[in-house]
Amino acid sequence: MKPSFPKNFLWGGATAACQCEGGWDKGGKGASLYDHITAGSRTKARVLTKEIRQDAYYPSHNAIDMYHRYKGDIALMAEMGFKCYRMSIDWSRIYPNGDDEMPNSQGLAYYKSVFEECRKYQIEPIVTLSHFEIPYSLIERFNGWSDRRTIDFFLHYCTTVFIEFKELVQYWLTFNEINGATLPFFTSMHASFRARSEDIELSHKKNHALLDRKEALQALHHQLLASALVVKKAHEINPDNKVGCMLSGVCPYPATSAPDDILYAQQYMQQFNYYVSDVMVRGEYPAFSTRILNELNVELDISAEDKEILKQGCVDFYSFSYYSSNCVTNQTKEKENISNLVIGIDNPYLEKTQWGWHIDPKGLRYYLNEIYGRYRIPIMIVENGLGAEDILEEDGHIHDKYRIDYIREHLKQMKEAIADGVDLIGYTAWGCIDIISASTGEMKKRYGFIYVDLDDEGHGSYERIRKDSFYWYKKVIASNGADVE
Ligand code: BGP
Repeated sequence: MKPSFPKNFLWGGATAACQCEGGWDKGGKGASLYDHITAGSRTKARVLTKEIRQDAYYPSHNAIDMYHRYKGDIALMAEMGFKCYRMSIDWSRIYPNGDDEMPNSQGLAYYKSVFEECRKYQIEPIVTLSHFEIPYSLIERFNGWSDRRTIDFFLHYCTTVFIEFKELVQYWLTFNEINGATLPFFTSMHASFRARSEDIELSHKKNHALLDRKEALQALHHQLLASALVVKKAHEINPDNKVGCMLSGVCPYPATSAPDDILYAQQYMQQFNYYVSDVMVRGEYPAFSTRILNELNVELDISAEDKEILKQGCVDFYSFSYYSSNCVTNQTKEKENISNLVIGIDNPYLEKTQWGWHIDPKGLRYYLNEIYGRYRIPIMIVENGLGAEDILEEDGHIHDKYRIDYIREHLKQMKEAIADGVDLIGYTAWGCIDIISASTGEMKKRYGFIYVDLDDEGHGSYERIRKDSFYWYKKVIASNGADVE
């Protein structure tokens, strides 16, 4: 029998508020962390500025202006046949300062209208509660997630949206790529920020210490507690709610068969993935976490009550982003290579994208098997895609065969994983409409099926244009993944 996708498979696309919405100071919204981050490029680091500088360009301020254009954008998603749409709520649109007593009614009205629009086309919203978004004021006044009080503020915000959107949303994700905080350099856009007196460049190379390890891992612990409390609350408010964890899914490959490399790759997987997902799926830190913390010389503040909270807030499904695998070694690292969040070395068996990320569809099958074998809960791939420069031809077409090829090969490996027995329930292609790149702040690093006429400095008409991949993905969805050629 040919491998195939299950009936009711959730096909769709994904975005994040801080990369697509814009309207950063509209409708009573407060500034979010991202609203303080300038544009960069592959070679120029983005800068987190303490104040909004008049001489700098902040791509999140207008982004692709989905704040005003969501109706047309959702109609285009419906035209492709989307069954679901992953998006995020920007916390600072609901609670502008993060700890306000009353929610911003305009913010609630905005998201209500977005969800109603989805409902109109029977598109299931899958909502990330924090996709790198945290009200900037919480960073300045509380050092963000370093402070335990942020847990209560987050729970308050989540409770508000669970009640408000009870009839409209059932699928929720707590923190986007929460495992970023386990790495020793700047990665996580949530946990790694505290108030500081100066502007700071955000680069893998320089930010070995946005926070020291202890503070970063303590902040991560606070997020894990917040996530568990939120899962419990979501179930209390609506027993039909399904809440997932969301990790950066990067499988480490040992660079050689040297036992040291094999062990290193295993430890990498433990520290980068399982350290976090074991807590979220199984409700407790894994056995190896003690050694990880000892070797980092970190003692966490975890109470007996904390442990109880973690036990009571296990997620319903596992979700992750997948862009590439990562070749690792504990020997000399001469040919360093950076892919989504992680640093490894070149893998000579793989091609790379224009931004240097390895392309590895089979790694997706490997990762799916690895995760399902460990947890046996439903899995959703909530990010995957190719960041590439597109050319708008004179005749108005965008021939993005490279993107079709990339996604096609990943879909084939998903089918194989399903045939391997993995309970895969959905796939949302990243940046289904072109949005601002998270790592570089560029517009020209495009992932979409829908082109947006906008450049890296924010110039353009914002016009939406269907790419070749738009028509291809439409066929894929209509055939439930049978017609991917
Ligand atoms: C993930 C993030 C996304 C996203 C994607 C692609 O890390 O969850 O927000 O943007 O990677 O990365 P980039 O935009 O840097 O190409």
